[in-house]
This record gives sequence, C-alpha cells and structure tokens, in this order.
Amino acid sequence: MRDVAGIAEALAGAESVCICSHVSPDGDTIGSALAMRLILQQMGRRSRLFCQDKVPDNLMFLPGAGEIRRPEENGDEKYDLFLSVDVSDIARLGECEKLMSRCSRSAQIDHHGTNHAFAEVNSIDGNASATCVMILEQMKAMGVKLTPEIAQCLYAGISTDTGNFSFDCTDAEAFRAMGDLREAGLPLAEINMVLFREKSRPQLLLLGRAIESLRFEGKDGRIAVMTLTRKDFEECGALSEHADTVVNFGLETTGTVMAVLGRENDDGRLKFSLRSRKPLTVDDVAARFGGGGHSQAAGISMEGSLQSATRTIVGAMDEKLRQRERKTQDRPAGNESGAEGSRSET
Ligand SMILES: [Mn+2]
Repeated sequence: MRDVAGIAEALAGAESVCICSHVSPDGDTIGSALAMRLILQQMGRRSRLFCQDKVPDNLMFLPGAGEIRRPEENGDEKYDLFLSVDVSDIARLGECEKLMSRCSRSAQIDHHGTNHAFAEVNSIDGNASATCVMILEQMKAMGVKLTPEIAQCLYAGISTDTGNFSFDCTDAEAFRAMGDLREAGLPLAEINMVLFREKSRPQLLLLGRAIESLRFEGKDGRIAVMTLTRKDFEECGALSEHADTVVNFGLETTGTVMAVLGRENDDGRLKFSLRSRKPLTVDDVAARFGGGGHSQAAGISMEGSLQSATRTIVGAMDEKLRQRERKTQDRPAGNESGAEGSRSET
C-alpha cells in the first residue's frame, strides 16, 4: 500500500536522510535516489546517497550521479532517517544494510509486490510501473516543485522499468507522469538517445561480429544462434558486458521463437544467454546446465569449448521446441508474440 502521508511525515521530521539504492543499480533505483536528493534539497534537508555497486555509465549524466558513494565511505556519520528506494528485499541493499543502524528511523518507497515491508514506514505498491512514479506522486503531495532536473531523474526510472514504455506494466499512470515531466521541461529526445539508442564503438563492432555468426537452427530454423569468441572481443576492444543485449537481435528476427548467444568470457568460462517467446520457456533449459533466470530470459555459465557447448545447448532448446509443437499439434496455433525480449537474466 502506498503510504504517502507516512513518508511525508517521516521526511518532515528528519534533518538528515541517508538514501540507499539496490545492488547492481538500474535506472529506477538511481533515478529515485537522485530525485529524492533534489526533493530534499528543496525542502531544506540534508541527504547523502549510497549504493554498494558502481552506477552504470549511461546513468552518469543524471544530475547528482557523481554524489553516490559506497557505504564504506560513510565513516561515522549518523542520520535521522534511512530511506531505501526501489529495494525489494533487505538483502538487495547489500553493504548498505549496515547504514540502517546509523539512522534513527527507517522508511522505504518501492514497487515490488514481493517486498516484506522491512522498514518502519513502508510505501509499497506492487502495481506501480516504477518507483519513480510513486516518487512523483509523493513530491506532488508534499508541494515540491517539479524542476527539469527532477524530471530527468524520474524519466530515467520510468522509461527503463517500462522497457521504454513497451512492457505490459506500462499503465496510464506512467503516461500521465510523462505528461508532467514533459511539461516540466524534460529534454526527451536527448535523454532517450543516451539511455536507449547510443552505443559505444566496441559495442557496435561486437554486434557486427555477432550478426556475422548468426545461424538459424533447430526445427524449421526457428532458433537464432550467435557466438562471440575471445578474438572477437579483443579485436573490437569490447568487454563481456557489451554483449549483454545482443541475444535480443536473434529473438527479434521474424519467425524466430528461441535465441541463444554464446560467448567466451575473459575468465576462461563460457556464458550463454537464452531467450524465448511466450509460451516457450528457457529457464528450464538453462537449469539443465546449472543456470537459471526468468521464464523467457535465462543464462548459463559453464566450462568447455564454445562450439561444442553451443551445439549441446541448441540441441536441448530444439528438444524443448519439438516437445511444445507436439503438445499443440491438435490444437489451433497459439499466439506466440508478446515476448519481453529485453529482460535481463537476473
Ligand atoms: Mn524498479
């Protein structure tokens, strides 16, 4: 349940606030924290921002991103209020959990339905598309002015959590929020370019290598298969993370229902990213090789040679595909669109 009044009261009673984001931060947890920093500034309150892990490069342009510190940098500082944003579980705070004991009270704003309300004041709404839409509602209720800077922070959260307004969770509130942000002077095209379109040169060169390796295998060639060798990474000057979304290009090919990208990581291990369109699943395929993830986006880390491991995994995916086709043979064809191809594996 959203507790706008409870959060407002907690913030009003705090001179200093310790704002924490979740581990492996994304646009929503960072955007929420940075917006809260600016909101508290307007309210004449002091705040510090913490996150256990490094802020992703493409979020560093957000106002205040350079202020985010690692929890061990806090020293002996104490605060009136601990505030976590977009943190579904206390374990997702990582090292930031220790900061809780340095604060007199605790509060949180989050949109994960699984959240067990670990703070004293909890504003949680599992139906909200992003924590940032909750922050917008919160600041409006507190009479804080929506500046272009706050609008940028909130946009980062709403756009990333809705898959740039394409996932099913993209509700009317998300679009209404966009109306407010635009009215407040959000430079939409400019930020969209940084968040969703711009790629580094190594990333684009690596994508070229992956596309060159693309083959269509399995039953009726409906599995898109790509591989990247150590040599590919080295010649493109690319890191493993530059290949993170490449598998989606395979899945987004017309007629493809499953996709896999195999890569040789610099630690000598192999990493496989698996994707499928609904109703096909890949987390069960990944589990057979010690991996896991979501139904339509899973990963495997293993040892071996890239070519033979790829063959084995594609074989298991093809088996899955044929099984599914056998099951639906006597029924009319189902709608196999609606995949969330851009989901991450964790
Ligand atoms: Mn979120």
